[in-house]
Amino acid sequence: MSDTAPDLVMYGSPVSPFVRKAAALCIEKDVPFEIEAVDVFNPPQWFRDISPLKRIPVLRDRSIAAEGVTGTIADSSAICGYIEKKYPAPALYPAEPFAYGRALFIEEYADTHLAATGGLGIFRPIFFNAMQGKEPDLDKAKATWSGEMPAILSFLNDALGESDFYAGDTLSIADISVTATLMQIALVANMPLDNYPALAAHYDRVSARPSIAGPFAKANGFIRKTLPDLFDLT
Ligand SMILES: N[C@@H](CCC(=O)N[C@@H](CS)C(=O)NCC(=O)O)C(=O)O
Repeated sequence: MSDTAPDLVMYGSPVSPFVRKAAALCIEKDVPFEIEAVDVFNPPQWFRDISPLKRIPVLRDRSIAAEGVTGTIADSSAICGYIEKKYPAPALYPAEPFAYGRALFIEEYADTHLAATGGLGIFRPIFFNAMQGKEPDLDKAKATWSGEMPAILSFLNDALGESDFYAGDTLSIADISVTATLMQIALVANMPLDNYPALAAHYDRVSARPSIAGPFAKANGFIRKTLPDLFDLT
């Protein structure tokens, strides 16, 4: 292990799927990085200064600047685009233009629609309630799983077609985003994907990659201290 701090530091927590997405990119590329914990719900002023939307993650590249706003990038998609440019191998964005466009769309779909539905509708009602000493809102989580998730899971299943990957012939930002975000549900509940066979196979494959499984294990260790068991959504 090196004594010097890595150039890249990500402010946030592996409990965030967006932090895990950017972490997965670094791990796939074998780029050293560290995660520095920030309480995003009660952040210090220095964090507000570098995160105008008060969101995690924010990346700092210490080779650009070790403090202040200079050298920081907010938003996981911007962070991942930066990491790809700075450390191009292995490529995690398709080179072929149409596949590149598809990858960006699937990433956006995961970051917005899937993250909002699974995060606000399932993860938060269970985990945030538990954190506050309240009963998990299982009714809300179950209603989201049965009401809103089927259309999303069907889309993600069908978007794979016959392919192992969402865009191009190899792992890309699209596969990482979908899996990291779906795993937010798996942090608090059993997530049966039997009705979505292509998605289930993709999820099993991608979630087993060390780049995804490693950061997830850290998040899981944290969540299990508050919620020892997973809930059933059906
Ligand atoms: N589009 C942003 C979304 C980041 C985001 O929503 N992060 C959540 C944590 S998972 C957050 O910081 N939430 C703080 C809040 O809701 O106040 C990205 O991709 O980085």
